[in-house]
Amino acid sequence: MAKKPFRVGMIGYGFMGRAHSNAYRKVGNFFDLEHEVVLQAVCARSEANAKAFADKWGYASVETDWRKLVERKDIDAIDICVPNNLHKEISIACAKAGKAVLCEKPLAMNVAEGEEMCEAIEKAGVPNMVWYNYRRVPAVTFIKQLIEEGRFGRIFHYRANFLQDWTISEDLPQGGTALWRLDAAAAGSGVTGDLLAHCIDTALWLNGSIADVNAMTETFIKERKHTLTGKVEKVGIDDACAFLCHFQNGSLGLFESTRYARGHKALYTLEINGERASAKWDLHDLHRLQWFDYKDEGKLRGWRSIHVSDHSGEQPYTDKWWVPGLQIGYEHSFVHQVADFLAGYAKGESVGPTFRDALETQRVCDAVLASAASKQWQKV
Ligand code: NAI
Ligand code: SOE
Repeated sequence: MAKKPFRVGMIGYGFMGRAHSNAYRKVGNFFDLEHEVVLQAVCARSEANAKAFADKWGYASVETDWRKLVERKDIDAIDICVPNNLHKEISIACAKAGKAVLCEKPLAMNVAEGEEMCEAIEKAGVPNMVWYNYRRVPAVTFIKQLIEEGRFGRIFHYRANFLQDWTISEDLPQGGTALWRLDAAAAGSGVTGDLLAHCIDTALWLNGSIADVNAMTETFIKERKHTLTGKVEKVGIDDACAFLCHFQNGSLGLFESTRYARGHKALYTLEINGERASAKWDLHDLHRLQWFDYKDEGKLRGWRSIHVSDHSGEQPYTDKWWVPGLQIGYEHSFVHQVADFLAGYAKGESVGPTFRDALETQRVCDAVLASAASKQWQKV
């Protein structure tokens, strides 16, 4: 049967532009879907760069103004792969134009923006999703299944870290094309919105709502040259952040993120300790789930390392790929996210994380920053 087209217009062609384009190109080869992705247009401010990207990845056309892209009648969905300060305006324009929206994380610069975005998206009733992709690493999705099967019993602790080391040099400027993450005006916040937001999204999904937080942040390098103005300017982002929290289910949370952990490039780890079992996961070994089950008895009780690559259909996503025992990686989490989005789209449903789900993550991020500023516990 002929597939229906799902015509994508993508804005931004950087890191995520590439990761998403790769996912769009692969998804139809590995998942059985009603829709076929058509790479209809890519938008970038430089026409030459947009054309070069379009040629490389197979986009049919280019635009240099995202407003024109959003208004095009031959596009079903807009994919927002630009810095955080542009997410709100583009999403709201998409909602008004009746387009499905796939928006990169974090949803917004702050909760106020996120609320406006949710209102517009929900009023328009357009399918929507935010790219918190780590939920769809099979070993992480597997933890969700194990929680739903009741294998942990009561959960006592949730712990997560996201560690990097790329901003330690004082000479690194802020702002501009590659360094917008260091500029509060483009990023909204530092590691809280960029890295902890991933940990928070996964935590809310696995362990439920967070009631309150107590945080500390630090900006180790207080001034940096701004690429756009050429002047040395105050740094407005958090370089590091750690927080404690209470989850609504009574468990305790402990989160840490920094760009000053020498030696770590993108070390996202999480651990859950329950009454009957514990689980650990590590992005640098992403196909493995570390699992401890208290019901294993005697001298063989201990941590198991499960290679999540089974083809029984009981482990999430893995049977869609190669053969048992051969692992997949980072890029596949995006393929899974598109596959799930399209399965929902065919039924007229949005799959999580929706804009509304991502607003909850934003609420936690804002509460974390408010707590760090006030040095007080902050309700979410
Ligand atoms: P990047 O700096 O690699 O690319 C940003 C792109 O936006 C560039 O192509 C730039 O030319 C374009 N751009 C900026 N202003 C524009 C405008 N007015 N019109 C059209 N294009 C414009 O950034 P990256 O890493 O791709 O990040 C983009 C978004 O994706 C951010 O929101 C970021 O937080 C998120 N992200 C998410 C990740 C994930 O794990 N889900 C990983 C990396 C980034
Ligand atoms: C920052 O270096 C970054 O690319 C984040 O923006 C992403 O969201 C994270 O997945 C990896 O690190």
